[in-house]
Amino acid sequence: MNSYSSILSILAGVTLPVSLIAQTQSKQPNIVIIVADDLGYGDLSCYGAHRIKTPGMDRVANEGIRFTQGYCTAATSTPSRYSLLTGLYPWTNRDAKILPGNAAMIINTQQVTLPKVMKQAGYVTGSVGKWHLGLGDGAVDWNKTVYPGAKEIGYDYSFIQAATNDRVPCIFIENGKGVNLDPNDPLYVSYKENFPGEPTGKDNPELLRMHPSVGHAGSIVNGVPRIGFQKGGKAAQWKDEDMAELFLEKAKGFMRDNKDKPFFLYYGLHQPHVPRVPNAKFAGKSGMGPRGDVILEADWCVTEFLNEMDKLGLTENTLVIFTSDNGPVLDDGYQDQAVELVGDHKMAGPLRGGKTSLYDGGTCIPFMLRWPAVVKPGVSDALICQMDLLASLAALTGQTYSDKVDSQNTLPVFLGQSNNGRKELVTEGYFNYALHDGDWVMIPPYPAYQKDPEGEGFSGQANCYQLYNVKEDPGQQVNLAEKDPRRLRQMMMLFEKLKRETGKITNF
Ligand code: NG6
Ligand code: CA
Repeated sequence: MNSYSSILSILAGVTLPVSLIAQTQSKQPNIVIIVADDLGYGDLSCYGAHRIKTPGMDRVANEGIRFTQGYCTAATSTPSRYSLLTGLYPWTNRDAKILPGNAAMIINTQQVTLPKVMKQAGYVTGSVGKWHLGLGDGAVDWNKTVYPGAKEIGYDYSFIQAATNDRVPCIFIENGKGVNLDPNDPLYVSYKENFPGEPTGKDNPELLRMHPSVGHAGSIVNGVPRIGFQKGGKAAQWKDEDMAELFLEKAKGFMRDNKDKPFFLYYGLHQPHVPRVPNAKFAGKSGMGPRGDVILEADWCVTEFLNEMDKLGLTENTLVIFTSDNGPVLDDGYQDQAVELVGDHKMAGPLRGGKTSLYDGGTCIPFMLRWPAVVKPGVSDALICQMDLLASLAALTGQTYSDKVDSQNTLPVFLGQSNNGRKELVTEGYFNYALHDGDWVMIPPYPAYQKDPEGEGFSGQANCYQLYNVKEDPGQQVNLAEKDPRRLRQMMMLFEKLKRETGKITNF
């Protein structure tokens, strides 16, 4: 029996002698999860985009499975990433909300995490790129080792950005240490007030090369105004246009350094989140302005990363997942022509809404999985969720943990061997929650309903119940709540049951 067929036998539930399992484990697949930031369901050519081509991302789909109903748990970054890494619903942690760059780490160092499970399975683990889960204890001195951080939740190696590219501190942190920080020019960070004498986006628009549309009135770094204030640490400040290549090099380097061991890599692309500042190689290339350009840049990163994997001979036995942390947005606080130049590009494809929405555009995201040794290429319409990767990859690598998590083992679905996806899923918008049950989605009324800032019918807030059949109506246009009161009642009851049963619910 070769190593792949023995892996398959494990999946099929065949009991193997311990010696064979040990032998199989030495051939365990490498696992790479690439998470883009705010990339929409319709932003990839393999999901139907025609104004831009994404051959790198499409390669994962063509050589693997493309899921048409892949979900994250939340329509914003922190809660979504929290679920992927901890296997818990975001509303079990009241701090799992969009975090400032100086927030304390919201993952308890004692709880189970995906990288910890992988480490337990004998993997070398790494995190490169966007983090956004908080760091330290809430009073970090950026000039010292940041603790607790990536290492304490299971990463052997990390090269990260604390929060988002529009939030201070605008530096990279490698294994807990600020990169290129000069002790003679210490870095200070505040989200309360500016440091005397430091220019800001609000007071010094003449210094800006990119202007805000909303917010982003804080410190100016690399000509771009950010959220929050920082002072000092000049030598360590990032250059947005170099960030893609830098993260790519770190991701490739991690893979090279660990090519002979099983490795787990979480690669958080920073695109197409704002500020969208492409490298000169991509500026103006999409015809859709910076948002399109940085999608091309992200796609190039995927191409280069996969090419490196080919060169190292690792493609066959590496499980690669490509996904996004939440749905897409055009204007997210900078005047970067995303709205003006979008034309007929549908960033969320056929779905309604986008980032922050309760509608599917917020949480139904690109999701592809490639593992040439085991997975047959195809398309799957099973309901899957990033939160289930923890239980599923634990099953794949034969690991157990004692924590009670919301993550369900749906490994056969991820590997294209079954179509029995998750039955029900609760997703979080910026304002409220939606319940998915098979093809149905129920959105309860939102008590503090306000007019949609993004245009009517984007957020998903309403003062009545909404009920959609997303198989027949993926654009969630026809509210069936009045037509199908029985199903609505069933879903209301299921929602109440889930609220009662799942974890300690703090945000409902
Ligand atoms: C919002 C920011 C937005 C983005 C988002 C987080 C403003 C006006 N808007 O508060 O620009 O940073 O937070 O995005 O400041 S996420 O993808 O990390 O969740
Ligand atoms: Ca995001």
